[in-house]
Amino acid sequence: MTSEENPDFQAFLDRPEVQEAISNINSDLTDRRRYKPSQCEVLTQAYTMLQTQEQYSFDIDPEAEKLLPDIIDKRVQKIVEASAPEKSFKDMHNKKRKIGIVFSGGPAPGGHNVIAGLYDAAKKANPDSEIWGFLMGPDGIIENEAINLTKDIIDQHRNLGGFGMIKTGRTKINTQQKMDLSKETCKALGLDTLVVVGGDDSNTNAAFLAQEMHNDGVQVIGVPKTIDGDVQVKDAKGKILCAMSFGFHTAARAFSESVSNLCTDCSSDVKYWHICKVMGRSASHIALEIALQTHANITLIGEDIADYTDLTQVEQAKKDGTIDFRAYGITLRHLSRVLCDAIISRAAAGKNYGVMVIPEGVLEFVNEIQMLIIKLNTIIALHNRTHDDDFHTVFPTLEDKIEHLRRITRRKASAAGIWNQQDHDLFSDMPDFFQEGLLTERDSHGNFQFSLVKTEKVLMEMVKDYLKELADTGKYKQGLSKAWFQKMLIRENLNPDQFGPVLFKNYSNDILVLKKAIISKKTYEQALIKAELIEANSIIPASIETVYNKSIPKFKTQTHFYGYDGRGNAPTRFDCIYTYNLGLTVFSLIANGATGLMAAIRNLEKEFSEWEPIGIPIAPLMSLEERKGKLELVLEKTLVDVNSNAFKVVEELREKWLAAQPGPDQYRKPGPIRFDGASEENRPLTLQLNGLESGGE
Ligand code: FBP
Repeated sequence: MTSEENPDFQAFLDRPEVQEAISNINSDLTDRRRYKPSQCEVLTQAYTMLQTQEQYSFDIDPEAEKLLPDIIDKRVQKIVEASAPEKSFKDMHNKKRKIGIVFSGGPAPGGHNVIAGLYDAAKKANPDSEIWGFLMGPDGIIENEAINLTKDIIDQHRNLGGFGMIKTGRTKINTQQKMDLSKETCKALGLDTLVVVGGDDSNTNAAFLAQEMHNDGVQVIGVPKTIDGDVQVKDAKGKILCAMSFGFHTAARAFSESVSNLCTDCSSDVKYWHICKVMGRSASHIALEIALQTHANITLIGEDIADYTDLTQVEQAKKDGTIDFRAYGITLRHLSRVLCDAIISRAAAGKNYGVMVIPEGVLEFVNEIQMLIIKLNTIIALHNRTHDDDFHTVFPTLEDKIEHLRRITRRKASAAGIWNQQDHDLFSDMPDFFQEGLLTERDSHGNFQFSLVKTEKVLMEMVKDYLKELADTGKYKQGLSKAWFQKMLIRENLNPDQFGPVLFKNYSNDILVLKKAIISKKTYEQALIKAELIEANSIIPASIETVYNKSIPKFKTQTHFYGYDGRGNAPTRFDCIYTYNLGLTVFSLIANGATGLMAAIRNLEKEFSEWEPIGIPIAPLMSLEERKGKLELVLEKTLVDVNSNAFKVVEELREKWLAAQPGPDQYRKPGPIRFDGASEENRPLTLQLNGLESGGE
């Protein structure tokens, strides 16, 4: 019955306490909107200026020099107070401006605060200045879809997650036509500046736009965004200029909370391995932070896997006077074996459960898969270049695509050199869904879309197969508590000390593991008959049967994907403060006429009082990378450094966190993201550790 038919219910709905309970506005929301992030001292000044930082230099790619001549010579700029500015400086600094801003790529918590910071600074300098938000990402620039961002709109989004204020998109401004349309839009709106908030690809866009609009007098400023944390900048000497893109902390913390909850759950019902795929298209920064936050039993780090060297193979090749390139980098089969070793060692300790974290991009670091991806990218690109039709339109089904690859294998020319029988065999051995994944369309930037591939499924299928093999050969067994074993037998008036040494390989231990030769119920019975503990064809005592059943491990998994959920989380206090200051920094760069720079905060890894707003030139950071089968000039992604403190800590504590011995697990509980309070950590653990003096080799 609706409230129309029942006036009493309408009266109930109208009660203030009911209205409050069902309102979209809750206290968390209003508290967040009201929160005022701290500001770097220099950014509170009425006038700021830029100071060139000659001490930082970059190794410049000749292609960047060629394609971005007007912005390649830009230097790092530090924002400092302009203490006694001349009138002309003041006029220029505070002139009325029209600034356009766009979000580009995946959402990242904190984006709204970049806009809020920029808006506050621009309005403080000149209340007549306007901030225009391009809708739906770069498409908004190309199509001239923009809105004037008013105080009301800004205030509604302060300190909140997502990019809902103006939405986002992944279009790349990569053709002259799109570039011309973008220029037209900036001209039509009368923009002084365009601000691009995005990751590596979007800042690449920003650099090309800055170059293209250099002579039109439109400034272009980038902002380092991405939960993946792979937009980090060091100079040629390794000095850190930008330790982390915004959004990383929030997403990694949100995922950590969920992973940590699984640690709690699995160690309570002790029957599942939770397989957690976590976002991070390429780099494993998020997985590394989750490992530090939760101490999950297993965390794969792609960069570590890529670093793997089979020393026996290297030695053998050395003896033969050759180099065995296959010794460098791990194979899928080997990786699944590493996982199985960890699983069986926990099972032997009585723990047939655990939590495993797999970065979504991990397969890119498996040599053979990386090769396949590059080869397939090239084949698709070659097809699209030589034919009028798109590869995916011409070969719509998996079967069509495989048939095309088969034909290439047989051919003598062109793509045949790329795709050989060995590739085809490796590819054909893969499950259908993975083949399909490898052949999916690349995104508009030419990136392989790992979030669409069931990485965890690929690995788990191999793990399950191998675990079965290990069980069949007596190497995968569930450890049992000796106290429990003894109690069970005594209850049935059997002497555990008679049975124990016959059944277990380690009867003197607290956790008992069946002997390797016992691989089935039959071999179990035979061992007892041989030791004359039971007679042939007699019924096995119930307790002895229970012991057998309990010692057979069942590998039961639950899979989870942590990606879009954490990406939509409301920003941590760190991300709120970081992004608000980025917004203020953007304004300062604009007010000082900068272009082709990315706003950043140096010393993020240190205390807030040491944060230093800067501008980093984008063009010198760019280099050639394979995209969609051809080399393109892009901003390089920063991968996990396997020599960093953060990684070394995880590497060192890997065994401890696997906890493959009797006793408690080592799980850490980061707790929920809190906005306030002393217990809220003030930066990612990765940054904290990497900011410390190195602990040595
Ligand atoms: P950005 O680099 O654009 O910030 O996006 C990061 C990311 O969240 C990755 O972690 C993930 O692989 C990808 O976006 C998912 O893309 P989509 O949102 O298009 O599904």
